[in-house]
Amino acid sequence: NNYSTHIPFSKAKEGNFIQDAPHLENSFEGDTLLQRNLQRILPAEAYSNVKDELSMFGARVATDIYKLGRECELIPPYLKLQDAWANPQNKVVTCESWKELKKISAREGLISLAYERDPKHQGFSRLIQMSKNYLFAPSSGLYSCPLAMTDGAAKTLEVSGLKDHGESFKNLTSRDPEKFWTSGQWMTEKRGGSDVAGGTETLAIQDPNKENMYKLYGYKFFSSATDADIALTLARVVDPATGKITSGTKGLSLFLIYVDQPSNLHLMRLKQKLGTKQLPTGELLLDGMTAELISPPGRGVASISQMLNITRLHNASASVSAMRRIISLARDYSNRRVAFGKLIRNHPLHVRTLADMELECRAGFSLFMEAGRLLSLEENGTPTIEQQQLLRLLLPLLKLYTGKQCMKVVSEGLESFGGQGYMEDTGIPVILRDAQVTPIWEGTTNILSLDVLRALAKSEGQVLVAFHQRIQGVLDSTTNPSLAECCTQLEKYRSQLISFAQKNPDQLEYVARDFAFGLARTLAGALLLEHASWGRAVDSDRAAAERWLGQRDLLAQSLVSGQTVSHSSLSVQQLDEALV
Ligand code: UCC
Ligand code: FAD
Repeated sequence: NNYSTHIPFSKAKEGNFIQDAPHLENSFEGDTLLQRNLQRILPAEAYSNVKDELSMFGARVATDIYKLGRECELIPPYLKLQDAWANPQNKVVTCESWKELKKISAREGLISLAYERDPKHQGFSRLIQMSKNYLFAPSSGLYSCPLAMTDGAAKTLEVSGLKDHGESFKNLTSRDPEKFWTSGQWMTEKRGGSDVAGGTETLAIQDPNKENMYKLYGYKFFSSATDADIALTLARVVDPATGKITSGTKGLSLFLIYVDQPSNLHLMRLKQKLGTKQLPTGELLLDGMTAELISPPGRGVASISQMLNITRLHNASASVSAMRRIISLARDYSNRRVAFGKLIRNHPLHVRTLADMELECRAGFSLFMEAGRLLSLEENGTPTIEQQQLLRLLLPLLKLYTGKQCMKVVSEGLESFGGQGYMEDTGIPVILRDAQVTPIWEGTTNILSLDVLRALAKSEGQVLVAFHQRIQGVLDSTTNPSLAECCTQLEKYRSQLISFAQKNPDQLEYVARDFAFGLARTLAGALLLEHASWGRAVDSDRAAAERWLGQRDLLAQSLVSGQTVSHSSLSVQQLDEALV
């Protein structure tokens, strides 16, 4: 350093050091865990039939699709109520990239893959479709959201026997970009989104001349797909004879709406949101919209739960893939950033921080893969009753657990870039903003914890039997002696959970969150162990199972002590109230 001949920063506006930015890798080729899981779960021929498609798509996700998604964040949608001459417009304007992503979604079969049931997938079309959506989500500029609802609507129409009824199902599942439709899901009203039955004020007035046709009047407070072609929504049918409605869940029915009804649908405003800014989420006034009743009267909530179960799976896809994306970027950056004289990848504490993130991601990912596997079996018509019960339990667990996990992991991931993680033009902060919605929409953490109890009650405990048996299957097939300690731990957690539920049924609601987290973590432990026992597992697979089961407390103290203990004369609930 001879400062007499060269003065750094002199006539060099940027200084003389430029930090290498993190690089996005091919999302499929870089995700060896996804590859190994698909290899383990799919028949060999099915895997070899899809791996090139996934690899090509993984390359696009890191290049052109990423650019389109980024543009959706930078050019957010807006509401155009009038033109310059005050002619009413009443439309949402989205950017060209958003429209292009719709076309790509159709061509890539992001919805249709699950419904075509191509024999070359050998019964695993759903798992393959969800894997592709998982690759897509973190680059999709939140186009993953309308896709989730489109998938949920297609599923609802399919299970309701309405595949051949009108154009909807055909278009929702089309690969032709000119025909492809998306769907909205209009459930939430001003009075409430969790308590849908308590919150829904929308009225449905029957058209006396047309069977099953109604006019809807109401105010939908959140609609994330204001640009959709159709929507599924709930309303209360007004009895034509008495003019009365039925309150509560039993009064709600499910309707299909064609969105393009400008005289009867008023876009009141777009929401000003913390994140998901790419999405045109709006408030809608339904002023006599024509709608078709598609559920038996009074079965609206039960019918739309078919949709919820699919959108919740997509929610988990978004949560897990956000974790995967930030870990992938952080890993790459650790090979480019130097601190204290060496690459940060050579600081063991930094690598340990990344390893902890990876462990969380793997646990969530294992639950996601299991849901895709079980749903494939169900849609293939070959599930056992036990597998159906497990899927019913797993879907809320998966959504609630991964939604919370991704907040923690993505926040940690941001920190791994130091101050740059906080800078908008790196494209990193948007990952955190968008992650924050995954625990909220599609049912909050508490509501889904209560859904787990609903599944338990409705099945008279059979969902827990299925949970027990799935774990037993893993224990029985784990013969590797080096994993024996994992088996012991797994058995311990399973028995603590089940005995808590049996001994304390009256406390389950109060500890529903702890209970659901415990179930999710324990099942994830079993799935990590199953993967670690696979003949082609690698060191990291075994390390994940050993650390998850051996070095973490998977259950909250409230479950382990067998009761919610209070050492004062007040009950724990009274103490909570005092604290709050
Ligand atoms: O947020 C939304 C869209 C966001 C954008 C899309 C993002 C997608 C991800 C993208 C990733 C980037 S749409 C709004 C979402 N809203 C919710 O999730 C609502 C949350 N609240 C609940 O889930 C509640 O638990 C309710 C509304 C279901 C509770 O209602 P009730 O009135 O108390 O319901 P009941 O009486 O318990 O249940 C009525 C029937 C029962 O069946 P029957 O009558 O046969 O006994 C239940 O067993 O519905 C059945 N049921 C279910 N069945 C209820 N939930 C389920 C379920 N999950 N699975 C199966
Ligand atoms: P509330 O129901 O008022 O809940 C408030 C709090 O009370 C929550 O923490 C909840 O967990 C807790 N709570 C409520 N009941 C209980 C209970 N019994 N026990 C314990 N805790 C309880 N909805 C749609 O229908 N379509 C959409 O397209 C859509 N898009 C959205 C987009 C965004 C960006 C957001 C943020 C929301 C969207 N929603 C949409 C709405 C979303 O589904 C709801 O906000 C969500 O379900 C919660 O409902 P709420 O806002 O009424 O909260």
